[in-house]
Amino acid sequence: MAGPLTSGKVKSKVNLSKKNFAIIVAEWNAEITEALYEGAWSSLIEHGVKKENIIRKNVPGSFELSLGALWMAEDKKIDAVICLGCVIQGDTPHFDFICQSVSYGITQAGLKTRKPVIFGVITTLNHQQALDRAGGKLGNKGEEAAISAIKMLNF
Ligand code: RBF
Repeated sequence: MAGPLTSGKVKSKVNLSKKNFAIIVAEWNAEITEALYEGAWSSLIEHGVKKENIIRKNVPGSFELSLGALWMAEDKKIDAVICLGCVIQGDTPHFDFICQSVSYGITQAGLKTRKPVIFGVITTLNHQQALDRAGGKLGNKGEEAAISAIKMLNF
C-alpha cells in the first residue's frame, strides 16, 4: 500500500531555489542506497532545488547517519537534511540495534537543531523488499524522503 508521499510532485509555497539540502548516504547495501540517492536528488531538482545547493555526504553504515545528520544540521547554511540508508535483517540481533539507534539518532538531530532531518532508511527483512522500495514496484523511498523534507520546509 502506497503512502501519501508517493506522488511525484508537491506544491511548495517556499522558494526552493534558495534552500540548501544535505543528503547523507550510508555505504552499506550501496546498490540500494545509491538508488535512494538518485530518487532523492532527482526529486529535489524536479521541485526547483539548485544542483549547487545539494551537498552529498557519505557515511560507512546506517549507524553513522545520526552523527552525520547532526553535523550537517548544525551547519548554518543547511536548511534540511535527508538521511538515506538500508538495513537488511540478518541472522543476529544487529538489525534491531542499528534500526533503533538510527531512528532515535535522526530524531535527536532534528530536535536538537530544530531543522527537518528526514528518515529515509529502509529497514527490510530481505534484499528483494529493499529493491522493491528503491525504485522497484513500491516506488522509491529516497524520492519520498525528499518530498518529506520539502513538506517540512513548508510547515
Ligand atoms: N549498516 C547498514 O547500513 N545496513 C546493514 O544492513 C548493516 N548491517 C550490519 C550488520 C552487522 C553484523 C554489523 C556489525 C554492521 C552492520 N552495518 C549495517 C554497519 C553499521 O551501520 C555501522 O556502519 C558499523 O556497525 C560501524 O559502526
